Amino acid sequence: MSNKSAIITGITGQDGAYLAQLLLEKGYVVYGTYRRSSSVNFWRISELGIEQHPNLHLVEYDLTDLSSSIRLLQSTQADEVYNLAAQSFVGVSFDQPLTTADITGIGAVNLLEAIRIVNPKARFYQASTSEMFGKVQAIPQVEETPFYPRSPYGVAKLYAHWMTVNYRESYDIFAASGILFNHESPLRAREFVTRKITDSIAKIKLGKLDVLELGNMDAKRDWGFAKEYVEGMWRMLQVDTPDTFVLATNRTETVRDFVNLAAKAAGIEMAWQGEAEHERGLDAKTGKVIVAVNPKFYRPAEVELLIGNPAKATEKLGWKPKTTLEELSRMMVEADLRRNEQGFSF
Ligand code: NDP
Ligand code: GDR
Repeated sequence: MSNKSAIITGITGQDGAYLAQLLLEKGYVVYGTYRRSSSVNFWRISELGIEQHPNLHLVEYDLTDLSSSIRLLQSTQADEVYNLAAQSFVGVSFDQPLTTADITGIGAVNLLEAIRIVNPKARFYQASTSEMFGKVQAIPQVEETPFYPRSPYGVAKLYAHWMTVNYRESYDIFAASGILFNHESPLRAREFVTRKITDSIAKIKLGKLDVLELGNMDAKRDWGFAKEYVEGMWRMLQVDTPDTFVLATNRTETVRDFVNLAAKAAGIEMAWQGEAEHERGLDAKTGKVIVAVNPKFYRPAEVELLIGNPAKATEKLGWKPKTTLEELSRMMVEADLRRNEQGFSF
């Protein structure tokens, strides 16, 4: 068992919850940060059964506040710092570009500065993203692929990524950057497309919803299982040298493909009609329209295709994705069917 301690910013999010579970299993003392709000939401750590764990300490914190970051480093003296906090929804970043820059971009530098000032020996993980590849310059994308972000979120994350590299090179800080492709789970928030689909398909199956409305169904993503990706984050901080790693599955599918998989998991066979904004998805048995396009979900600039090759992570970290998209979509649909049947759905 480890006797280390770790800070996880953003423990109320999907990855923060899974990472906390992993580190607690390894014997870490975990300081998980959450934001002050009128209704703090610990449903994920509660669902994982770790909310009351004796080695889990929940700390109120805001990433945009440098003094808060300095105090966090001082009070915990943590060995490892995982920066998972962000305004992480790409769609919202078009409406709130400055807030996104503050949290997702500058926020990471607040933490890096706190490490530099308080405890330069602490190891730092930055949650970078395949959104930095944006309008992709090569297929598949790897660590050396040139970046071309297509959203305020992607641009803010790119700034934080390069600052992580810069602090690594300038101050000898162990600062790792994980370029993670989309990873999903039953703990995904419902505004993201996979969970929106699985929750809506569950509701349609149970007669609680008529139609699932989506935006661009031709977008292609490389989707993996979040629980496996947080293991990769941890591994990035256990090697001798800080570096940048891609975590991905090397498989890409469209949003429409994911609808088909989720529907199949719920026992619904899909049929498709029409194109672009007139496209409709029907329940093949009943002929009822259950999926429709609503252009309000289109983005001003889209990332059309992502597919990552994680060969470097496999070679240097021994990391490999295991769960298939078929298994992942089934796991998510089953969780959403159960939640909706029980009358609650987060
Ligand atoms: P979530 O959106 O589920 O979680 C984000 C977390 O950040 C939440 O806990 C949120 O708190 C917290 N947060 C937001 N703003 C602040 C702030 N100002 N101060 C402190 N905390 C804040 O994201 P995921 O778990 O999916 O992702 C984790 C990280 O990985 C994010 O940085 C994301 O951008 C990045 N990433 C995610 C990928 C994915 O596919 N999931 C892929 C690549 C990168 P609150 O609950 O209060 O909102
Ligand atoms: P993404 O995830 O933007 O890749 O960012 P999201 O699930 O939001 O979108 C994926 C693709 O689906 C298309 N899409 C829709 N998306 C949403 N949310 N809602 C819809 O109704 C809809 N219809 C079609 C989108 O246009 C897009 O092409 C996620 C986040 O977790 C980021 O924080 C992370 O960095 C990246 O993954 C990797």
